[in-house]
Amino acid sequence: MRAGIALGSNLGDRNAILKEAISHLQSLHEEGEFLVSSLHETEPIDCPPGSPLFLNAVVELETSLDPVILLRRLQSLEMASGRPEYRGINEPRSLDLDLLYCDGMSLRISGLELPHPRISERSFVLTPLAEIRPDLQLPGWSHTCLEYLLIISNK
Ligand code: PH2
Ligand code: MG
Ligand code: MG
Repeated sequence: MRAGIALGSNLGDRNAILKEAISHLQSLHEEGEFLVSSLHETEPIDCPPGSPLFLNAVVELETSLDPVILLRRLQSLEMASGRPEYRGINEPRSLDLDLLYCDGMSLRISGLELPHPRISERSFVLTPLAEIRPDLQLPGWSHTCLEYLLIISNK
């Protein structure tokens, strides 16, 4: 299964934190191509006033892990970066890892919705995702990733 994961950091040494997270994700990758976008500095969206800029990236890897188990792994990596378990909504965080999609799977369970419901509205996800998977089209989408990026860029 090909899984897409969004990475974000707006607290601490963002560059080092994302580089380390990417190398941890690479160790979860099983076979074939490990896709990784460049790091993008982005304005905080829907965050408390005065929040620092983010660094964002997207990775796509191959794994045989169940999506729920993969999500737990991502949460462990967030904790290992020093991110506290409980915090205010969208407070600055050292590392945020969001599971975006697992192949064409549609899933809605407590704590996990696939594909992630807000990908097509968020330029901080679409921009790095379009770098690695411009033609990606997920369940429920009427456009490709690159098309959505062009649509929201022209708004
Ligand atoms: N993540 C959020 C909310 N806002 N803004 C940017 N630029 N980048 C993010 O990763 C981000 C955000 C919730 O996780
Ligand atoms: Mg997030
Ligand atoms: Mg998150």
